[in-house]
Amino acid sequence: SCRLPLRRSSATCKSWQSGHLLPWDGCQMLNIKGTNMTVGQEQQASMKEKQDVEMHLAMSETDALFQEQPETGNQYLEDTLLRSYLKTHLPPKVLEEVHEDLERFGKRLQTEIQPLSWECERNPPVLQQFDAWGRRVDHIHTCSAWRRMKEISAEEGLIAEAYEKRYSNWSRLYQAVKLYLFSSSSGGFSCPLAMTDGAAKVIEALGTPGSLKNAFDRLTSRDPKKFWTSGQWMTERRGGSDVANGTETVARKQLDGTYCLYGLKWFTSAADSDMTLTLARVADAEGQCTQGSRGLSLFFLRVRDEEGKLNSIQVQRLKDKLGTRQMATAELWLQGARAELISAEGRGVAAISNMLNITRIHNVIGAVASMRRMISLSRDYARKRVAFGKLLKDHPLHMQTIARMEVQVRGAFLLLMEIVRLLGLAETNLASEQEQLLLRLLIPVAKLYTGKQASAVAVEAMESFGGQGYMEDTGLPVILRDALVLSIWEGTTNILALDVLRSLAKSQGRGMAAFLSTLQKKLELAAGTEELSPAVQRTREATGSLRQFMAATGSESLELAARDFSYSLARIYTG
Ligand code: UCC
Repeated sequence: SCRLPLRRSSATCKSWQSGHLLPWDGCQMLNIKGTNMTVGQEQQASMKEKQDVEMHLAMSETDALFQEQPETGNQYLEDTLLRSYLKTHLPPKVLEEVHEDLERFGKRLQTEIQPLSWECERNPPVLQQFDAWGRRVDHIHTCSAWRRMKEISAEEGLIAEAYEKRYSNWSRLYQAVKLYLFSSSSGGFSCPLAMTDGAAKVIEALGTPGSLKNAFDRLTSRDPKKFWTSGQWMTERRGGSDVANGTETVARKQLDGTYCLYGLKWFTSAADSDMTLTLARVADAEGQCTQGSRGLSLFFLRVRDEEGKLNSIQVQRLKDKLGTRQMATAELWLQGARAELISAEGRGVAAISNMLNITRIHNVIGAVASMRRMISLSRDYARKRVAFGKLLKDHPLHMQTIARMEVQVRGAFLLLMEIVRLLGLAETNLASEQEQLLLRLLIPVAKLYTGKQASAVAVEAMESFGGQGYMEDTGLPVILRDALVLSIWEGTTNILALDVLRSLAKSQGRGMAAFLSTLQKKLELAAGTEELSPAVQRTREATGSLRQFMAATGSESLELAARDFSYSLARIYTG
């Protein structure tokens, strides 16, 4: 053991030689040894003792380098902004029930779900293409923790809550709060849940046709044995943004009225899902398809049958991703997969847009949750870590850095709550036309802005741990890697900025009018509180600049400015 590399051995050697003996066990040993030995033996013993002392000293120094691990407790109880938001907005009876459930859920996350999350990270899915006898099986093996996440999602009603509507217009907000708490402990399971929610929303918007009733019941079930997750297969080889021109998948009608789909889906997230919604072009009797957006229709399909056999689908490979490694993203060959047409022919994009809007809200939830997790850990670390003679929390510059991140996450959280509040109203027919227009506009605004915030905050928060933040086994790099996808999937920042313009154009200016008049009302309300007057003033100035910009800008230049314009909307509304 003496041959182990000893750190800083020369320094320890000097202090030992100079007689500054330290009260380690090794030094005490020197005092009780040394009897009945030859000179050689004594020299040898003395060498050994010297090495022992060095070793002890070195080990003790290493001990002293240990740092206390940053931790988070019950994420519901510790989130003061969340709790004050719920207290301010929910009716007392709803608050009482929800509070009790969230406190319990917060504890479950800490004790049961978070450990499962690490297990998912350590055991990513594996594709087995052939069995021992050469048969093509294409089995995606997921770990038991991942499968347990699915059961827990059902038990906790993470999808069901929004569709049961037991708290009327507050059900959606309550569901979003649970998903927000779940997100950073979910080990990537938030992704299939997003698509599951989106699929349920599409089916509900179609009036839950009889053929989809079973699927809807399963997607919204609280019974782990019944619960299904859904995929959303949109991206093909030619790209994922320009869906209208990139989709090559062809649907051929069968005699029984179903369709067989042929094509290659390039990114299919959560490929272990039970069902999916996907786009394809219906071929006519001559095998010809309409190109562009008007040629796209929406299909429902089961991924496997009751025996687990794939629905004429081959798994080409699993994707080797920077993050979200817990979740299987695959390239899938559809080789005649049986599917059901569920939209009007040529209305596929419009029909799936319900799903896009829901998954984009989930994206915002994921962004806010990952910022909250990083900042909570950073704050806890600042209370434990000493540098330059005092705790990090007592260094004003360090606290300023954390405070700036805190402002970002609080703003993003309130924007998220505003969106799910509006969605709850829309889903219970309580939203005014103005609120519906505002909701349509705020979804892409929030998705694009919070995706960027999450990446920036994850990097900044990582730095607040020094070198430790960069170490894989702290778990912090996982949060960063997973956050980086938030500005990419479900529409990149520029695609979302164009969607902001799409929503404004489609409403012929009424969306923007709704935004400005809501803002006006909020500012009037805030102006009654004196401490808020500098903030009110700044927001008014920013709104004035926005109005001037819009008055001076034609529609072509607006496209070039789409990103900056959308950022301005996000900042102003958040303000
Ligand atoms: O699948 C993926 C990964 C899944 C992982 C999800 C997990 C996320 C949760 C994370 C939790 C931590 S990624 C694949 C994602 N792909 C996309 O997001 C597609 C990106 N591209 C776009 O969004 C494009 O803008 C398209 C595809 C919508 C553009 O298509 P078109 O056909 O060129 O667009 P059009 O012609 O403007 O729109 C066609 C119709 C119009 O309606 P009508 O015909 O009535 O005027 C539009 O108004 O669709 C309507 N529409 C919408 N309606 C288009 N977008 C929307 C919308 N967002 N809301 C309402």
